[in-house]
Amino acid sequence: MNMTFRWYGRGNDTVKLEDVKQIPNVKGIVWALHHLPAGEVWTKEAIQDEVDYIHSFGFHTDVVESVNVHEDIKLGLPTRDQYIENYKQSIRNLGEVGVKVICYNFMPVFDWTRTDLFHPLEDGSTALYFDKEKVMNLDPQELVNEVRASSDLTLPGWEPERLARLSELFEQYKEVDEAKLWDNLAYFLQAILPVAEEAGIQMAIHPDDPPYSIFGLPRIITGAESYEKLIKISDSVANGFTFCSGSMGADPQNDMVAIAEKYAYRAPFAHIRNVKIMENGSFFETSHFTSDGSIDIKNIVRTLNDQNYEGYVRPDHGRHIWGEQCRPGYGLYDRALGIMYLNGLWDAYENLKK
Ligand code: DNO
Ligand code: MN
Repeated sequence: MNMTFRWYGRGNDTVKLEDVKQIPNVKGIVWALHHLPAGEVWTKEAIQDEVDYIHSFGFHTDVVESVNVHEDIKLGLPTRDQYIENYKQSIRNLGEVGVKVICYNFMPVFDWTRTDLFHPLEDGSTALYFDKEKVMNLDPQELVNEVRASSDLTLPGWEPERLARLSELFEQYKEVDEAKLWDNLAYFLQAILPVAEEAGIQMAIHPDDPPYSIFGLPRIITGAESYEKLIKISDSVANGFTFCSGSMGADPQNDMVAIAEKYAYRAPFAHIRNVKIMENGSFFETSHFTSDGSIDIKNIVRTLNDQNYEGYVRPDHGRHIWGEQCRPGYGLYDRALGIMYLNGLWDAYENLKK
């Protein structure tokens, strides 16, 4: 297990790398050029500048999350070829500085979606919350307005430029059902995987969050079946997964321990976090501690440990605790606690082997 921490970059994150340095066992920073819109080439200069800064703290920069996929690629528009060329160039440029894994997702329009960014929990902290009924009944624009009014910080996929085109995007997706989205993903992968292989990079697709259709948009990376389909598209080593216990696990039908057992070998990157799922399907994010939520975190770690998992691991969204003002889900404190829990579990299982 190679422990990492996601960071949004200088001037774009409340967390400082000096502080991340004090969390035991963190080896690398999961980074991205967050200021670049999807579809643009990541230039060698911009990459080098970011990587040099992170290295100056002694962290590795092996994992990028995410190089976002332009909407035209997901929609399968004729303009996609140029965006795919740009994506390939970004892969090559990232390979040159030694990046090993690129996390990406193929979710139409929105990245992860929540209805409340600061939902109060009983312990006095706040956390991200997904009210299923609300999402099923609200128009996306209404939801976006409501959530944005609660925070200045945008969720990924909720950038103002994209939101301005919301109705246009929804119109375009009327032509794209699940089968079409799979075709568009296959087209993209067939084009980029040979380049990734050559660059020594594994692509690692992140599951959809939540792992089912919302607002009538297709969602395809939702469970074990999706993994089987992905492998059928290409069994190249570059065609990898990001295991995310909280995203895929938000559907109680997904047994995340079984999924880890079966697919961790194809996942060079793992996000480990907990969610508490309610009877009506709504969920909120909890601490990483197993008993606080619905996901069997300790047995996920045990499974990875049994397999001598050497991939990159990071805590995922945390609660907002001790008054921390931070990006929703991405504060320092609760993710640091999450890391120490994962470290503890790992050490304990490691010890049992002796
Ligand atoms: C959710 C988070 C996401 C994820 C992106 C990957 O579980 O990990 O923000 O990073 O969807 O592209
Ligand atoms: Mn995740």
